Amino acid sequence: MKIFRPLLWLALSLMSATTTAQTLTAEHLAGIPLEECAAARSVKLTGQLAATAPWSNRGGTDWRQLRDVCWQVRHIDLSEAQADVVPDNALHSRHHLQSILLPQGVREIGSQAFFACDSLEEIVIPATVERIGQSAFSQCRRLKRVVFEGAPVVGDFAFAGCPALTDVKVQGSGRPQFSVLAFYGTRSIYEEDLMDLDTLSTQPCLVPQPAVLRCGEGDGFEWADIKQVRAPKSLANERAHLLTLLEEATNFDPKANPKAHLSITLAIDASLPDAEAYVLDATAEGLTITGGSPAGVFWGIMTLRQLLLDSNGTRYDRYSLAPIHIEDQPRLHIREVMVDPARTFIPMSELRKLVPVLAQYKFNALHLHLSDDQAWRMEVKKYPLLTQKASTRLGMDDMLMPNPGYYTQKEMKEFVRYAAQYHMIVIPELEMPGHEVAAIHAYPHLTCGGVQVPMRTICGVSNELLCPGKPSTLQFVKDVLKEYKDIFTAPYVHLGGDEAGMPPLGNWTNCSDCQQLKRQLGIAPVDQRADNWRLQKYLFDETITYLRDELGKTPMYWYEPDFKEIQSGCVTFAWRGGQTNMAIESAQQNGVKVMLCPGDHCYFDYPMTRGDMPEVNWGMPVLSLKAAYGLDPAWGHDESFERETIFGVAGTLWGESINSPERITYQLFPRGFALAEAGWSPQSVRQYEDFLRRIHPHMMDLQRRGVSVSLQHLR
Ligand code: TNX
Repeated sequence: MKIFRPLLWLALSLMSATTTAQTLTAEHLAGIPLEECAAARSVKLTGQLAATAPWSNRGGTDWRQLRDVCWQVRHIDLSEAQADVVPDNALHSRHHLQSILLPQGVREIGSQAFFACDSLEEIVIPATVERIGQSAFSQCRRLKRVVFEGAPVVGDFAFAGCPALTDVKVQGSGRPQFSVLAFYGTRSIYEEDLMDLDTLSTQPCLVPQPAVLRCGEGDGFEWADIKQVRAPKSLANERAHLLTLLEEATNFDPKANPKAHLSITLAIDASLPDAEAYVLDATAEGLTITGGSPAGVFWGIMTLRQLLLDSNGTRYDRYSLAPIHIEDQPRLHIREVMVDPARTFIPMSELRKLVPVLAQYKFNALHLHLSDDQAWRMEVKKYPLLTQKASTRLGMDDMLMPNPGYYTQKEMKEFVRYAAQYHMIVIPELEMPGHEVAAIHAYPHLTCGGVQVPMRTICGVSNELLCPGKPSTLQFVKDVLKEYKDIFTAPYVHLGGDEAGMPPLGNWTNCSDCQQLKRQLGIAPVDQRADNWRLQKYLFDETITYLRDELGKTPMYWYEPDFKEIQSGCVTFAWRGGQTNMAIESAQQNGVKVMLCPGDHCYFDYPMTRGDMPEVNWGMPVLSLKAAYGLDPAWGHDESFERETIFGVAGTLWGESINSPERITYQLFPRGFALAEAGWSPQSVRQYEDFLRRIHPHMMDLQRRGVSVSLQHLR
């Protein structure tokens, strides 16, 4: 191998000799112009690589820049660089990466270091490597050959989901120590070296924790003894989900056992305390799941799936189910996750993958932030330029990678139907009047002065706003909402409303159309800022009336402290860290409800620990797992407050710094488990230490299935 490496590099350099600008050789990437990094196809670094770097410096470490800044890099040569470790997530989901020579003296390859590097075909693990972390090469779908020059300890799922991997060579004198799960979903190689799985817990590990859970004594039943699944026609969808689960997780097979005699019964009992409530009973006589509605039955099936996972989350208990009795119902009726395809497009195939994962934890709403300054992602038939001219994000801060993509109405309708099978509604968001540069770029008449503005390529807030002074703006908003109405069947539509300009709404001050509208509305000049807020109120009043009264939808929007009057029948989102009390007060004064998504607990785009992804951002605070778990859906008040004022909980995954779809789940879990539990479980069964015990199998289950999760809370 010692001869092989320089030869490989020589060949690669020759291949790219005609395009020298695409080959970058340097000690470090800091100081190399961003454009050169972005253009590089081959990068060779020769210095001492640091695994950690000061918070938010330009570009972060060499590793982070190789991953996010050098977005076209195919070949990385670090054979003349020195490093102790390849850090966790070093090249997470870099789909272009074809080859890498690891640095000298490297002792450790961190967890998910090469997660989903699915163009990588070969990797040589140098003799110095002592440890390879969890999921290090998971989902490297084209990886064919791994050469171990030494004998490292190889962690769970390190080479999971690598179906092309057929050639594993051990060249050193020792034998690597493979976790039994190291090659999960790939193949079992070196079974004699497999380490035993620990058995961690014998109690059920359910997330969210049910309201009432009683483990029975004695025997339950064997799946082989189940003869039939009984369900009324109205539960055909739930029955289908159950059969898929049984096929995957148990040896249920009525044809194979003529003595099978037990039943599974799915039923609806409208007298249960809530439509989403369910009761699950497993006894020696079989299994029943009764729900207040099909949704309740479905959540019961999701609980059953968790009961079938073994305590490691890596296998199903295929043969039997111990006796158990569960009575359960949600604490809040909307448990939402918001994703941001506007900033980082989420291809439809990836969006679909999120649905079953979220449903497993009883989330019932997916909120799509479909447009923003950086791109517009939803087809609107009446305004074709939105997607023709403005559906590619051109770059984001130091990441110059273009990010194209939008959803057609046809595929979105299909998606909404698909999500409904998982009892999940899809809430669209049309941002206004700020965060709408992409629309303005496509249709300049939407802004004050009709100026042509470029697409935004940095994060933060733009002063370019929709102009309320022109009737065509309101027409645009109504037209878009009208098209959204038929695509998104959910009863809610989000209208944005946040962060419109710095100073807020300042752009409206000198606009003749806005001044004209102020006169028309009788807004006598008092104070420009307050006057502009009255224009915002006008724009929202008109839009809300149309949306609520003509389209029959409940409007939602982000709470802003200046926007004091919340129209009846709306839902306001309390999002700004430290300002939840203010949002609640306003909501109470206006008799409307609040969606809780305070930045202090629910912003999962923030890093979970210092140095976790996204290492480089606009200065985001750390949001720990414990802080996420600390969300109190009553916000310190009593039950009647909660019932009257709280609409639901939401977690946000703003996409500026999440630059691959795989990183959405990375940011979401495990903090999303905490949110799921806050929104579902009664306070009396919530306890952080116990939660940490219960999430373990789910972290393993997600990794087993190739879903990226952050492991930084374990560090
Ligand atoms: C503020 S949160 C925004 C978003 C950004 C986010 C980044 C909110 C309502 N507005 O536009 O993406 O910060 O965390």
